[in-house]
Amino acid sequence: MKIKGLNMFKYIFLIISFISISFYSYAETIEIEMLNKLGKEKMVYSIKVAKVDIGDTIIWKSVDKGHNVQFVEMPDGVEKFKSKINKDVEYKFEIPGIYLYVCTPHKSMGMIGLVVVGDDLSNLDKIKKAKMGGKSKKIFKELLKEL
Ligand SMILES: [Cu+2]
Repeated sequence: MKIKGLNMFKYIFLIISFISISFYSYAETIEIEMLNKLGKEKMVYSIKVAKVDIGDTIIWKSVDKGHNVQFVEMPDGVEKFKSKINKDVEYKFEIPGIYLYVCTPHKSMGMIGLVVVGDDLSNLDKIKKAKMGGKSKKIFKELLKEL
């Protein structure tokens, strides 16, 4: 293989192109289903604890009707977020930390979830203080163990 002079530049250009292509396609999209039933559980997100990288997107699919996503505790600097019932919704996670969210109509029926962005657990103490009602109390404790 000749990699001298101009060919060398072409070679370097190719390598840089490959690196940037793989860099841009790095961000992932994770799908979570909003369900009325999953095994023995009722009113549930198909993934309860999602660990994602900064820049990843989660799409919550409205597979069964009557659900949404409402952030209740998140890292500093993240704005409030509440989606419409019965609608698919996506959110791109740009700020690292733990996000706690609920389904507004089923927040005391155990329909809650956590997202950890960029392996950052620095707001764990604040997350732990979140008040959960009814069935969600026990489920919340179980989810925290998965962090
Ligand atoms: Cu729900």
